[in-house]
Amino acid sequence: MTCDSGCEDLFTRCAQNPILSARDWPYPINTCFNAGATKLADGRTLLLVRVEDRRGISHLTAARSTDGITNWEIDGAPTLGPEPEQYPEEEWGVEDSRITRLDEINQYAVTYTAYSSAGPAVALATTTDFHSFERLRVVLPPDNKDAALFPERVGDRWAMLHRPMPASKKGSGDIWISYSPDLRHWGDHRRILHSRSGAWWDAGKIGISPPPIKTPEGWLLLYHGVRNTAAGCIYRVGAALMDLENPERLIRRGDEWLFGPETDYERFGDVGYVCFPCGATVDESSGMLHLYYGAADTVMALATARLDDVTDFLLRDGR
Ligand code: BMA
Repeated sequence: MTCDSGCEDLFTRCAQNPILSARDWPYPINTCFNAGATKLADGRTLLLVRVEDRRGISHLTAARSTDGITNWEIDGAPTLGPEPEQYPEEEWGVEDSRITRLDEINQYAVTYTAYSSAGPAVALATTTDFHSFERLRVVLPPDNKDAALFPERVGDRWAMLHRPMPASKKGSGDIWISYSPDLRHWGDHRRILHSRSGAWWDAGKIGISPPPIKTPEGWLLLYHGVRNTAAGCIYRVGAALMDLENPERLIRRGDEWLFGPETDYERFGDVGYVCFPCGATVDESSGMLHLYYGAADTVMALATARLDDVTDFLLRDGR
């Protein structure tokens, strides 16, 4: 079925979905989902996959593939695992990475959730090779998660999106932006996109999905939105365009979600009815956006869309 706006046609699920599941893993795990993604200098796609072990604690493991779909080479042990003795903020694991290539300093920034009895916090690490990492540790304190850096400075400062969870918001949460001169110290916090209310699909929490994607029309924000229902939460994906010079300024936000749980692997799993993208890559020659998402907190899946079609949809139907 195609809706009037045509948004249902924007994303196509990969025929090989799920592209990664526990049985592909070189060591025993429970689930693999919510991976950050980037293109390496050699053209391969790297996923930094959240792996939940059989205690319930998550770590991040790198998987590399030439076509970004098949023949994944998966590290034989956790690539970035919790080290609670040195970093107590990782007591209950590290989760949901987002990877941003920072050309200016020739490094990748990895934002992730450091989870402990203090609550979920935003942590940041840098790497050049996804073998060794420099932990900058917690950059925004609990409760806060879903953080992703912009790939270039805004003015003269780095910028990061994130989602604090104030108790007064009673289960909903908004997307904020913060700025830093050095990646370590973050300030000038401002709310830039709020969750809607009532019956809306994104009336619960919203959070950035992959890092912002630069397009000629503006910064494309793909974000997840939660609807709380009597049967549990439904996690879907929507989009907004922000001004290139000033990403605090909203150009357009789509009313309808672009992508949500429909298939069995999205509806059934450890946490059903969840499509949760943390990474995307763009193939410059074809203009295709590859959206990598965790499905039902159990497996990794891929959906593709023409990047132009997504921005056209927002410019045509967004508000
Ligand atoms: C969110 C995050 C995600 C998870 C989702 C659904 O709060 O913790 O890691 O995929 O819930 O369980």
